[in-house]
Amino acid sequence: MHAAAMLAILGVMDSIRLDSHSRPIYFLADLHLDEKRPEAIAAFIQFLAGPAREASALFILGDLFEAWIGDDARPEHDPVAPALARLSQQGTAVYLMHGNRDFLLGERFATAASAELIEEPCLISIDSEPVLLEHGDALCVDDLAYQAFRQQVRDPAWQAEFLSLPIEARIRQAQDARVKSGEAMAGKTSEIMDVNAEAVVERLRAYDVRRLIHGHTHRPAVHTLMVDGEPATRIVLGDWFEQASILRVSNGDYSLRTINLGPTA
Ligand code: LP5
Ligand code: MN
Repeated sequence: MHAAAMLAILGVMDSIRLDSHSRPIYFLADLHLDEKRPEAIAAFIQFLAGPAREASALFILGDLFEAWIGDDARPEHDPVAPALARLSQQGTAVYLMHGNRDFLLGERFATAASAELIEEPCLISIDSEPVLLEHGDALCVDDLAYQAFRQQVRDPAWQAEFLSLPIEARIRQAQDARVKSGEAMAGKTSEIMDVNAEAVVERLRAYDVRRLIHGHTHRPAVHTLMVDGEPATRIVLGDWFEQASILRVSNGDYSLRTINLGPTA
């Protein structure tokens, strides 16, 4: 057995086990919340106070925020953490995963949101089936420039140094990175910026799972594929720019849907 699969099985024994027959489970990603779009923040908070409450668990698989430069940099009046905390206190467990834009979300934010930060890839179990969760950027292995950038900014030593900078300097670097990333992306094909098919198969094989849920590519879809002669499913969550993309799992059924964010969005 693959070492990752063995560790994953050991890990899942005391990890998140869910049953979709009692209450639904929700998965979201790529909300890209930003003070520049207060209407999107308001719509998300409405969603947390309304539809999300039917779920036993809400998973946010990265890029909740457009950019996160450290838990200390967020204004005290930020309404997102308290809104998540209210949902959690009302009985929906909230799980947060890092994305490529908010990989610096830390325990201070998680505590304020009454949420649990989960590492990627994260193996959970739904209705006794192992399900693997990740943001999705790590699967885009053909995007060599991005992978080099990712390796740099996910390095704990780099992160400690970055977080020690004054907030103004961090804002400048983040803006610089976004501009450079935009320029770089203009020169990349859409194939390069999608997940690599072999990387997906290898991930499913390594964790001995036949279901993967991720975001990042903003290409919502349910893909079926074969892994070692067995059918497998890759569910890609969409973003929250025009509409809300939600994966709702209920009574064993996985339904990827878009909902209108309402008049405030
Ligand atoms: O998220 P999306 O879809 O826009 O783009 C990604 C990849 N880009 C990124 C970069 C982020 O958008 C930058 C914003 C991060 C905000 C948090 C800041 C925390 C501190 C960071 C400070 C350095 O993730 C893009 C992929 C695309 O997805 C599809 O997968 O292609 O990757 C790139 O474009 C990366 C470039 O190819 C190479 C790197 C350019 C940035 C260089 C920054 C240099 C550092 C400046 C400070 C010294
Ligand atoms: Mn992303």
